Amino acid sequence: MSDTDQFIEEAFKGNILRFELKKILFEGQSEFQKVQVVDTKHHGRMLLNDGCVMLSERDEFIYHEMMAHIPLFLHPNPKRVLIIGGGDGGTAREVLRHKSVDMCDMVEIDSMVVEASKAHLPVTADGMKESPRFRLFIEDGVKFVNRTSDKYDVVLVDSTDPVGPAQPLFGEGFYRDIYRILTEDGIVVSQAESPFYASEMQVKLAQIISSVFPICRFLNFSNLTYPGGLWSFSFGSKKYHPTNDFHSDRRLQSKMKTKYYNAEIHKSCFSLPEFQMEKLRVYLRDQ
Ligand code: AG3
Repeated sequence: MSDTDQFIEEAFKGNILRFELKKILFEGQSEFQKVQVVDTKHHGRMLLNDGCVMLSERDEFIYHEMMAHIPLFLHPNPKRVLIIGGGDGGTAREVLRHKSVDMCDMVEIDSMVVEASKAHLPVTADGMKESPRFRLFIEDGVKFVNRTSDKYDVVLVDSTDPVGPAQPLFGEGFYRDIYRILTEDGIVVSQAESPFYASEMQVKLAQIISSVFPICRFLNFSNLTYPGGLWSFSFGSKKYHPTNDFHSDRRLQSKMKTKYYNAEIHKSCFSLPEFQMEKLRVYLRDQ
């Protein structure tokens, strides 16, 4: 990328995303990936890892609200939350809006993402400001879940695409460890890529989650800056059904203002289009 006028992401062959640039704010090569923060003409500041869009200031609220509020409004009393990845701070920001949460631990492998976000993405990095309710571990999330004896009500896997350091975050061993560290009514929500471009990966993830958790689902939401527009999260739960056990009064009582998430979206986002359902149907069952 030159400092001139644009950057291009082509994570999925034939789908080219092009963003007009104002300025490159940060560029660095960490042990794990190339990290960039750029200012764009139409989408605010953006974070790119290895040339792939992680977020834009214009639409990051969608991803971060959906990742945090789906499990945290479903669970009746979430106190301890673990975020794997999420080094920009956006997921932590939304988690910490839940008053029931007394500790949010975040395990990010790449300190450069955290530092670049703190320096150049103040809106998302707000989630990582000093707080007795927030702890940051710079560590490999796979090792963390394997070694910790702590228990969590909710685990959120806020990862990059399943390449490089994020690959084991899409593996069975990782989900077995998450199951072990979740309380008996725990929930895990994970970044699960595009239903168009990553359908094989979604099938693999559905296989794993449904073999480890009694309840396995996927949810979709639209976004502006990831390839293909439509994006998915996976959902694994030991006890709570994502919609039958959802009580919209919890959200009303919280008086929380959101920009994308609401009770109707909570109930409808688990309805999948037929082309995606065809592949996932056998795994999306309650036991
Ligand atoms: N996590 C990255 C989602 C994957 C985007 N993929 C892509 N652009 N090819 C986002 C981190 C936000 N906290």
